[in-house]
Amino acid sequence: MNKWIPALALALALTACEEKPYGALPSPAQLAWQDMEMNMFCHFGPNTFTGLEWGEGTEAEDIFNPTNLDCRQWARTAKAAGFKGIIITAKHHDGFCLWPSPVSTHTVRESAWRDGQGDVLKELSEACAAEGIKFGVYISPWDRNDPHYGTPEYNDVYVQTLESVLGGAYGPVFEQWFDGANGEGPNGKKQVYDWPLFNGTVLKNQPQAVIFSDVGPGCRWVGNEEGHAGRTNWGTLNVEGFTPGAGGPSHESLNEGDVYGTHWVPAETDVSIRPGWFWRESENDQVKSVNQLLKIYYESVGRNSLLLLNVPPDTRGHLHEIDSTRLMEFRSALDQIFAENLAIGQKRHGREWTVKVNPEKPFNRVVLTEDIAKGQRVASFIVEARTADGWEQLAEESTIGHKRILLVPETSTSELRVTVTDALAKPLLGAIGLYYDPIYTE
Ligand code: FUL
Repeated sequence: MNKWIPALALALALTACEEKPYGALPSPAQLAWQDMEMNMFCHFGPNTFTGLEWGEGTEAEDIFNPTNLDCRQWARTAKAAGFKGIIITAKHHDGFCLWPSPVSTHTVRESAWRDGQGDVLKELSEACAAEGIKFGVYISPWDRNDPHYGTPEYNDVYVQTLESVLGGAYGPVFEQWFDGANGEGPNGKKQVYDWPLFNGTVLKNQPQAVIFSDVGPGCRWVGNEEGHAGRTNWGTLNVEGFTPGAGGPSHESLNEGDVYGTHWVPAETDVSIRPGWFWRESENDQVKSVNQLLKIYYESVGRNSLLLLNVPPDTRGHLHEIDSTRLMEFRSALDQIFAENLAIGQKRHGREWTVKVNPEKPFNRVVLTEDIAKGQRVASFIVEARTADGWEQLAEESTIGHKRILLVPETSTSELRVTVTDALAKPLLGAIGLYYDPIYTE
C-alpha cells in the first residue's frame, strides 16, 4: 500500500478541523494592539502653561517651559499602572512641535526650554524603551500656526512633519493618532487633507503602526469622550466613501461598529482622567475616582475596546501626584478584582459552554473572549446559573469580541452556562473567567 495515503488523509482531516477565518479580519499589528488593552494618553504642550484646550497658534514659544521634565516618571507610572504604551501630543492644533521639526519655526528649538536644545519625543521614546512599553504619537493635521495651512503646500509640509517623527529618529511607533478636528488656519482657510498620502506616509515609515481616526484604517474613534463603547461592539466597520473628520460613519456605527462591516477597524475609547485634556491646577480636585475609572474600564476594555486614558503632565513635566496615586489605586483595584478566577473547569457541547463553580464562592463578573484572529462571530448569547429549580438567566447580551466583561448580580451556583444564540459563523470562545468584584458600585 502506498504509505503516503494515510499521511495525506490525516493532513486533509486536520485541515478540515481547523476553523476557517470569517469576514473582515485583524492584521497581526491590530491583534497585538488589541491585546495591549490599556494605553496612556499624554496631552502636553503650550496649553499646559496657558490653560487653554485649543491653543491659538500665536503663543510665544517661551511659554513652553517645563521646570523639571521627567519622562521616565511618566513611563514608570504608566507601566506600574498596567498601560502597555504611551501616546503623546507631539503636535496639537496650535502647531507647536515637541521636537525640533525641520519644517516648523514653532517648536521646542525656538523656546527657552533647555536653551532650545530639548526634545520631548527623544526623552519620552527613550523612557518608554527603557521601561519596556510602546511609544505612539498624536500629530494633529489641523495646524493654527503653519502659514501654509489652507493651501495645497500644507499637505507636503505635513508629510515632512510626519516623516521627521516616524522616519526612525524615535524608534518604532506603535500608533499614529489623527484627530478629526479640522478648523481654520492662520489665514482663515480650511485645509483639504490628502488622507491617502498621509496614511501612506505613516505606513511607509512605520509599517506596523496602527492608524487611529474616525475611520481607521487601524482603529476607530468610539464616538464619545466619556469613556464608553457600545454594549454591542463589532470590531468591523463599513468605511467605503468616508474620510476622517468629514461625513464619517454615524455615531452609532462608531460606538457599536457594523455587523458584517467591510473592514476590521476596532474601537479605541479615549477619555481623560481630568475634565480637560490638558493639565491645569484648578482641576487637581477633579481627578476621576477609582469607581469612575472602573466604570470606564468595564465599558471599554470590557466591551471589546482598547482604553486610551489621558493623564496629562503638569507644568513641571511630571504626572501630578494626585493622578499617579489614583492610577496606583486603580491598578490595585483591578488586581484585587481579577486575582482569582472562580471557574473550576469547563466543557463545550455545540454552542453551549458549561463552567463548574464552587457554590461557596460567589462571583459577580463573567469574562468572555473570542478568538478574533479568525473574525468576530458571536451576535447574541445568554448566561445562566444552575439553581435548585433549573437554569436562571443572569444576562442576555450581543457581542463578545476580544474581551467582554459582564456585570452580573452576585451569584452562588455549582454551574454556569453560556449559550451562543446567534453567530455569523461557528463561535470560537476562549476560556471563561468568573470573578468577584467587592469594590465597584454602580
Ligand atoms: C480632539 C481634540 O480637538 C482635543 O483637543 C483632544 O486632543 C482630543 C483627544 O481630540 O480631536
